[in-house]
Amino acid sequence: MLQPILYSFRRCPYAMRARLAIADAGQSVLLREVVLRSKPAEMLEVSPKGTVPVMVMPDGVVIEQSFEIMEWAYEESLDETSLALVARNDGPFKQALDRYKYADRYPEFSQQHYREQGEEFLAELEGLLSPNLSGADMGFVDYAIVPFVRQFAGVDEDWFASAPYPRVRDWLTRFVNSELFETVMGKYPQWLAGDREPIFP
Ligand SMILES: N[C@@H](CCC(=O)N[C@@H](CS)C(=O)NCC(=O)O)C(=O)O
Repeated sequence: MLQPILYSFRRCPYAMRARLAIADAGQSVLLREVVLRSKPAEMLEVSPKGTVPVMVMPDGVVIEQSFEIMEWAYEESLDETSLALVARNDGPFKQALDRYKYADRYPEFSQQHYREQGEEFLAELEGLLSPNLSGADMGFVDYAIVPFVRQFAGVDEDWFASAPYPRVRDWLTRFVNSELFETVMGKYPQWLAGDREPIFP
């Protein structure tokens, strides 16, 4: 059976959400691990924008956005409320995350200022988690968002450990201790043209 090809980068939160959906939904792909500073010509040819993840279907159709790869994997989309939450993750929260993580590159404001901007989203999640965004089990909306929250938490672990978001903390802890997390964080060597791709997951 022909499988899609997924261009991926292990630590990228967008690529992570794509791999989470693929593994959680029971799909499988051929994985091409990308090194961002030397992206394969084969990827840039089908997707000149040059970001990962990118998925190439056996019929040549290219899916260039992580969220659309999730929709393909789950064979469904999210309700309006969840879509709006993901949009706040990908928009203001991701922007605050980048500035909080690399505050030295954004000297207009302090790192704490950027953290407080991100906390607006953490506070929203805190009010929504019970114990997951999807309810009893983690699902599409959880996996769309949790890789970004993991990065945010990792900027200052001591701060996060005592921040007033116990449900977010519990959610993230369960996620990083899950088998699915271990599966999607498996390490693959950089794919080079001609290499036979490993099957993921
Ligand atoms: N909107 C895209 C964003 C993907 C994205 O920005 N990926 C980053 C890595 S986390 C990337 O490939 N950046 C290009 C680069 O760093 O050269 C998606 O959802 O797939």
